[in-house]
Amino acid sequence: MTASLSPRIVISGSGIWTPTDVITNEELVESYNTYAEKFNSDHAADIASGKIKEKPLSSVRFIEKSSGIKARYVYTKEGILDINRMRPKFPERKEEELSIQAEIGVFAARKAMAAAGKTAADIDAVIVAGAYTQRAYPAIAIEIQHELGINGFGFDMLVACSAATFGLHRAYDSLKSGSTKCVLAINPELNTPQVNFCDRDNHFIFGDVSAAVIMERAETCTSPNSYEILGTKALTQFSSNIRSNFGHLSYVTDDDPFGEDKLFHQSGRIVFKEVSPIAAKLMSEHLAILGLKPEDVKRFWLHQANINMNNMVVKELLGKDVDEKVIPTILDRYANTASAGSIIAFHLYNNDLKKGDLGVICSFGAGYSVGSLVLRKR
Ligand code: CO8
Repeated sequence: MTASLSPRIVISGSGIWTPTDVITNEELVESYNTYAEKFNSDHAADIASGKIKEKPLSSVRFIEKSSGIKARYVYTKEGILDINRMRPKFPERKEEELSIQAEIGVFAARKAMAAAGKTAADIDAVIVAGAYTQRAYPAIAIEIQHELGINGFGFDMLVACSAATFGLHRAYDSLKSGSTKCVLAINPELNTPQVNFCDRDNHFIFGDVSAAVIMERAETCTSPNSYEILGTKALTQFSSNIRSNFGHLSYVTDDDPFGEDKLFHQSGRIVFKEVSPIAAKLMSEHLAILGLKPEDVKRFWLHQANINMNNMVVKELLGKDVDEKVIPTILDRYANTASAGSIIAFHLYNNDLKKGDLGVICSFGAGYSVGSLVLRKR
């Protein structure tokens, strides 16, 4: 936690890139159920003998009621609904071409820079923070830095769904210490390549998107829409309840590098129960340290994993249900976009706030990890 000491640090712009391809729950469930029925028929004997488990069917009603998700944007629809593939088909790019993740990062970055009124010459650090990077090195952040013509440094960091807030914490700390003067933080989230579309418990959860934020010192800010950061707070607590074992050791462990445990998997119900109170407590403590009360906050831009979870977190914090204007939802059309969710909510739902209004960006997810930033509109 950092209190509001001089120099004052602000978020001066944000931007998002949204793919054009959309998959509705109806399309996804129809394809999954066709796949499951074929699987069950093809493996009828093994299922009858108990050797393998029958694939249960998915339902649109369950998805909407349990999560609030109605559709998701995806980098490409190709392959996901094909019952003989059940995963997206991304185009291959050569090493001399801009990588896909850098490209979508650049799309969002340019919008954030325009919103903040910044050019590449103003920026001296690039942080790419997300649930995955498409390769280990060179860093996607350095590729983006090169593509945009930014001097200084860049690095990638992974903190699953809390990567955006943790990335913004690093930006804030470096600006406070004076090691940077203007930071571009990007969350290019390509999640569908890690979704097990053959698993009904998880096939509906994620979408793809890219988000970016510009953070700088208050004295250099010329943006008409900016937020002072009053403080940052983070917490991690180890849990394997949300996990992906995909990694570089797969080459030498001789197990299947694309096995089910290498994809996203979770005990969703346990995560829901364990993470919601941790997130509510962190925000409550963060506000108290700053001498603020939850009722003072006009808007909570929360991580977008589950509408019921967000309602529960805010009810625990405020002791009552609140108008959806206070906790804007983007889940219905974007689904869970890992770390980008709270930033998209911020980007789409902050313009109407007035000078002096308080807001909180809060993320929570795998690790477990929880991160918050308390903001005041300038
Ligand atoms: N259709 C019909 N029934 C279903 C379906 C489906 N699609 N899916 C599950 N069911 C069944 C279950 O099998 C279960 O059946 P049974 O009772 O017979 O066992 C029943 O419905 C109830 O299941 P749940 O108890 O699991 O249902 P919930 O109401 O808990 O809803 C959710 C499931 C929506 C997953 C919910 O638990 C949830 O959202 N939990 C929060 C999880 C969360 O926030 N996770 C964070 C993950 S994101 C993150 O940290 C970043 C990771 C990196 C990104 C990864 C990119 C790929």
